[in-house]
Amino acid sequence: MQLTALRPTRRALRAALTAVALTGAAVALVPAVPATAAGRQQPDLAVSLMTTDLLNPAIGETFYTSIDIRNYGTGDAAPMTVTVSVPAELRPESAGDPGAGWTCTTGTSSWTCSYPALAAGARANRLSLPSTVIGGQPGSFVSVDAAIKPQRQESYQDNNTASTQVEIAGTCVIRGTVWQDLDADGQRDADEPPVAGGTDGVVGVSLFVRGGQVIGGGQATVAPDGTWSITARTGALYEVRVEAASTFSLTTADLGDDATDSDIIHFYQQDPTLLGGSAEFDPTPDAEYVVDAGLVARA
Ligand SMILES: [Ca+2]
Ligand SMILES: [Ca+2]
Ligand SMILES: [Ca+2]
Repeated sequence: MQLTALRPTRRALRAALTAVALTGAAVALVPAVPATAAGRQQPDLAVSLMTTDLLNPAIGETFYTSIDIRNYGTGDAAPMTVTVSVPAELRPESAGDPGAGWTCTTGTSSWTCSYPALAAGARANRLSLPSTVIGGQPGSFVSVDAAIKPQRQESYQDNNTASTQVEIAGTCVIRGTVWQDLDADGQRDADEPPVAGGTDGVVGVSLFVRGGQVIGGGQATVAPDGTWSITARTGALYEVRVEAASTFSLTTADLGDDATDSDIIHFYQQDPTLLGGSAEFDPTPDAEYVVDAGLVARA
């Protein structure tokens, strides 16, 4: 068991590929099995990386799929043909500049692209193709599939195909109230005041995506009554961050009734401003999320 686990099987590789693709991250394939069977030199073309520039495009939006191809074999590859296919929810757009060396024709559900001969060990220039989301259910995933036509001498062909996924984005509302927890019991009591926006109060509320960027702003200023609201795109894992004057600190989170508690569970810094964050959450299209923040006077 331990011995076989040292070398991932192709099935395990493909499972890993699928799992990674679901999170929208890069898809990386490990070099193929040696292409020197029987001592013959063979090309071994493979998709080494397939990514999209947007993880969660909205309907009407155009995003790019990038495909890196490498010849992992010991023999040179002849000029290659790559077909990249999209489902009905996506429309392939004509690629004005698909990448140096690449020539593509655009069909109704795919592109067919060609590239010159690729020497053993060489990498092709990145192939980059635009497609537009023309339909589909927000929250659903659609995949872009790439297939390199096998070379005549190519014995290992499992790595000639790869796919990556995007989630069709919808919108959700994320809102909350910032208040001063005068008795520091973690609950918003009727007599406790809001903390308004401003340098002496809440500097700002923002959405944070780990290792990424929030599309479409993701920032809010807090109203005089302590409330804020952000309409955000779904398909990303968000954390709400609250920044306030350093004269405040955070009250205890998740204490008692969730309707009136504080949801800021992470403490990041006290100076020069107070910074806290909520738990991460993956919003559902058309849903509403309430993230309240209780502040106490700094001791
Ligand atoms: Ca191959
Ligand atoms: Ca209280
Ligand atoms: Ca709550």
